Amino acid sequence: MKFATFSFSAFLLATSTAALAADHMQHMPQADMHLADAHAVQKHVGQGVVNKIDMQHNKVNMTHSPIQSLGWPGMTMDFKVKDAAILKGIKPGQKVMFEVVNEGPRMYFVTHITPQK
Ligand SMILES: [Cu+2]
Repeated sequence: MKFATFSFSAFLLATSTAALAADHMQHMPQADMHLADAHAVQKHVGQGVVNKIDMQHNKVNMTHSPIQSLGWPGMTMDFKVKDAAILKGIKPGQKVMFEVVNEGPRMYFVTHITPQK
């Protein structure tokens, strides 16, 4: 049950960093899912600025705020997208909200990106 143990630690970490990220995040009611079923696909919501878009390789580089449900600090990173079509209309420099699914260790995919004013 290595995976379940990891998820539980991640949940504790996410809880302890919640105050830091609270200003930038909507409330994430699915946190309990970490305990209920470690194998379920988990959705996470993040906020950031787009730096670079690579439609050919289904990648987008963003500088994102902390994502409390993942226990991630703010950082600049490449994200994989499942479908490059979600990147249409998104431009470098744009502030966005995005949704990430975790489909396994180190397997994170952005499934939605929405521009913000
Ligand atoms: Cu990151």
